[in-house]
Amino acid sequence: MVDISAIAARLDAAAQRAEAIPQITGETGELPLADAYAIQRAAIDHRLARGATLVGMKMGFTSEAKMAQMGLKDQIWGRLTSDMVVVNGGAIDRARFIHPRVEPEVAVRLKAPLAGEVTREEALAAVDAVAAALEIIDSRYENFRFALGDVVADNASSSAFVVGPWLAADTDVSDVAMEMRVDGEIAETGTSAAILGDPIRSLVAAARLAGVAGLTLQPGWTVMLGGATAAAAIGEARTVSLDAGHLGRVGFTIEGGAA
Ligand code: 0L1
Ligand code: MG
Repeated sequence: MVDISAIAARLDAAAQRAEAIPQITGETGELPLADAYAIQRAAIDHRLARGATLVGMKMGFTSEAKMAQMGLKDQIWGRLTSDMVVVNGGAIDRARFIHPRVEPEVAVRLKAPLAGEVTREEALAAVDAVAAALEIIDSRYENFRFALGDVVADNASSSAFVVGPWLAADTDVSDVAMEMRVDGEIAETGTSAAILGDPIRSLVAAARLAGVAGLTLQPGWTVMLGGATAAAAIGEARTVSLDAGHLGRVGFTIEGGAA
């Protein structure tokens, strides 16, 4: 039997202290997805008990390349909480993170509830605004290494996120060139089409996966639709910026040193 609450407490403490822990699967063997999502939920409950609120959902493994690398046929997802929000142009404290990486993404803000099997048109009808965004991922596991169950339990590595200026819901997000810079140097370039061929497909998948979990995506929530490129390590960098063409710019600075 997997001790859901004990593992959740361990992951929550690792995130709070910015201290890596060994993989759960090193101890339990394979971790079934249902148990992994139960651990994720229980770990997030610790944050909610401290006063954070749920503000959205993140999609992970949204590129064919990443899915193939993990031997997956579906995406994974995690929960976004209010303590993960970084304002555009704001600063993060490096000491909050273990070994952070950053990915260029597309985000949507919802104006209507969304859950279960929906069409592309139904998903789009629930969108209030779209934006370019950056996700900071920071696996709570040693050496940023994990099996599928580990990463799902660890909230799909999500750690913080920054959303650029919100744009009209009908702004085309399907194939937007993205150039991400770390300390002014190009770190990754790509296109939003790498997100399941079209980021709106990721929103359809988010609704489906939320439905499977008995959740409804809520009006006002942000959904981070997935990485357009590989993630770049932040290391001791001081600035990260994303130029996403007609989706605009988003960025943040990094203060302090590693924990
Ligand atoms: O957002 C992502 O696609 C990352 C999912 C978690 C896997 C990782 O940490 O690379
Ligand atoms: Mg991501």
